[in-house]
Amino acid sequence: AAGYDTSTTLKFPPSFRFGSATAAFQIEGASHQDGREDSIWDAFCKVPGAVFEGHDGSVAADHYHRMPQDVALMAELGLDTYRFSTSWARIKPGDRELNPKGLDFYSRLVDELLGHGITPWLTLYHWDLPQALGEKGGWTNRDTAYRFADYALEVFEHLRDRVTDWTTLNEPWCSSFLSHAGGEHAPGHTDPAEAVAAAHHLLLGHGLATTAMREAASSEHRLGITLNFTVADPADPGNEADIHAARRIDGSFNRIFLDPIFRGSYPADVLEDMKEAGLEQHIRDNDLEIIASPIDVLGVNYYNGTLVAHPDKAPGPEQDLVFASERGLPRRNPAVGSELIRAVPRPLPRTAMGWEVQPEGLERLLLRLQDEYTGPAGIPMVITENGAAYDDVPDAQGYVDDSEDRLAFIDAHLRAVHSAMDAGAVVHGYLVWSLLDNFEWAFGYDKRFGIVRVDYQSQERIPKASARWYARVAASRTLPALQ
Ligand code: PNW
Repeated sequence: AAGYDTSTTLKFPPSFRFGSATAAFQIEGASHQDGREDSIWDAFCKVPGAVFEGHDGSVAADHYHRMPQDVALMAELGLDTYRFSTSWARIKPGDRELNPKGLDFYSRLVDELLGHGITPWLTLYHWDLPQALGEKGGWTNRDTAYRFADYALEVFEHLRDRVTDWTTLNEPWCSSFLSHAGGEHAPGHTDPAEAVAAAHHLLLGHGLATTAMREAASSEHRLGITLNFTVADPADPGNEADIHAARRIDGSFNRIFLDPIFRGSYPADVLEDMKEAGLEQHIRDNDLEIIASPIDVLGVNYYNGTLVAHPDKAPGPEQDLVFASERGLPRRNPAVGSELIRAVPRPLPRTAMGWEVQPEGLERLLLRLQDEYTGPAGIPMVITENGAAYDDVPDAQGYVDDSEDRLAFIDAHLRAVHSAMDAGAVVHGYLVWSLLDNFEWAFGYDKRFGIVRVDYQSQERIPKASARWYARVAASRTLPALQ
């Protein structure tokens, strides 16, 4: 991870939050216990070829049964914030009435966290839509936005006395474009018209939930959304066609969500790019006012950027901007309206996901968000996810020395965050993805993002070198020089 001088020691402000993040479906298991019913991901896992080697979420990291030990582990590592998601399919199975047992799990989790001095950060939707709603069209159905707001308010009313940090949606780009156009995530469809409908209804659901929760909130509650960003750069910065390509990718990943939320309107160029897919026809009176309901914090998920070129400049087979599927299911480029734009590979190191390691992209992203969106809105950002999968090689005790890859990746990205803060970006915390190895969606258990190894045979948790190091960073609010 080149770019930052790793020989310096950097101090973060005492109030800067160091924590970790997970998501319900990726760690909990217990998929049919205590009244939980199928989510769209349980159904998708059963589709042959959808998930690596047919893996599913029925056991995962067994967090549902090991929650107190997992919280104790976070405390041992000195992490002050824990971002988790609540499972809609557990709390309102089939989207019917509230399931007290499902809600009780999260209530106990929150108590356990607070008992260890860890601040809970609750995400209401990390992709596990009840399958009963999926069968009615899921997010392509406008009604799902209203069902989401109902669910959000019920969870808020039950936990608002103990949880101050609330996120409506995790990465709506994934639950719309990657899921309904790319075919990669549940429900695994490849229809651009579905994807734009889902994107708008997710935004509407965010706005409706935020409005409802705001009415029930006090001044100490912080409401927000988490978006995943790419940093699109033109392959030839002097070439108009490449600049245009980068603008389109920025539009279809970033501005399509940022502008409605922060400015109350879709960008004109995005509406134009997605005209054929029919984005505009889903927008009704007042939708954009609801979507622009003020938030208190922006969650930033960053993994990598993309170098892009206009097709005429880089002829060859159409390239997938994200990653290629070798699983035989129908796949499509998720960049609706910009399918022909090429991603140009760079000579950068890559993670096990094949994603380019580009920490300076995070610095530029934070400064851009500060200037154009969060600064004018007067709100802070928090890195709600950043981290990396590598092909871990455990020793006989299960210990993974990831100091050369995952640890270096996190170090470089924290240096990028620090540098952005020096230049004026208001960032209040960093939550590493992820606490534990977990179910990496279409890649099943094959890709490991944890700073703590999970032995899926014994369910033993073994902190990797990165976890030991991150604990020292968190305890000292200091990034030491890397040897
Ligand atoms: C995020 N992409 O997913 C999610 O929030 C996590 O649940 C996930 O485990 C993590 O990042 C690592 O993948 C993404 O294709 C999945 O661009 C795919 C993409 C981006 C984010």
